[in-house]
Amino acid sequence: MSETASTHLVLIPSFNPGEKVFETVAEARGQWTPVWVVVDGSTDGTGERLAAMAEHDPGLRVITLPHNQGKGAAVLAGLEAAALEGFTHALLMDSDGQHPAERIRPFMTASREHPPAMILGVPIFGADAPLIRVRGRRISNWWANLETLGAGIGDSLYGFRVYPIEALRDLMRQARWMRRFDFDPEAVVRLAWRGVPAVNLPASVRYPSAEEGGVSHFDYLRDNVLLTWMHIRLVIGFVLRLPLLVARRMGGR
Ligand SMILES: Nc1nc2c(ncn2[C@@H]2O[C@H](COP(=O)(O)OP(=O)(O)O)[C@@H](O)[C@H]2O)c(=O)[nH]1
Ligand SMILES: [Mg+2]
Repeated sequence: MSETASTHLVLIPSFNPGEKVFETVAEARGQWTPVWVVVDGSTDGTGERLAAMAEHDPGLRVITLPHNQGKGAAVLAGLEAAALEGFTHALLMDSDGQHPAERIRPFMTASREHPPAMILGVPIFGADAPLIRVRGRRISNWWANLETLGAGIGDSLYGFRVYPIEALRDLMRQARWMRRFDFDPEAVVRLAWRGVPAVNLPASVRYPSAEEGGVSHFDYLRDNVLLTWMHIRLVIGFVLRLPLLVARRMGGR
């Protein structure tokens, strides 16, 4: 049976995910109530069908953005709405069937045990994982650990996470960036700078083939340029905060 909460919700940003989204949302609903999907200007017809699903399911809400704004912007729209309804924590997961719904409850439990923390998924890759993505991730993780002076970020890119809503919302309101694919790594680094502790938990990640309905909007060149520029920003931020980070480390915090 689906577990119901008034403090913790599942939030799924979604952009042209194809058929996989229906299975993803149904699996999440099987684990958790409520589940909210933010349809980020999708043009593949999934938005309309998700809205129709929500009409028959009070535990499912669909928020529709009229134009595509990017993952981070879609997340922020969901966080703003969730905060208004008194939610304190949001578990984010992708809409495209890559993330494990069966890990929702253990992640929510960890969040309840550590309310100030962000609960970060550490990906367990299968044989289906493209090598180029696995390697790219090591580079991003190396930078994220440098930028936070080893604050304990297990994985900088995996989007299966529970965030304290207020901390993330306040951060995003102040930052111009983090609206697109740069959302996941920049959010953890900046939250770590603000003293939000990281709890790392393993979670498998699937890469369904195109025949199985796998869809990705990751554009190798465009998104790596975006991520490189993001790490340049973060390294500058890191240098500016170095005295604070060192003081924290020395203080054992
Ligand atoms: N790439 C991308 N993803 C978006 C956007 N808006 C929402 N999302 C969601 O963010 C998640 C991650 O995107 P995806 O293309 O699957 O990236 P990948 O899993 O790293 O290959 C998915 O759930 C998307 O549906 C957007 O504008 N671009
Ligand atoms: Mg994906």
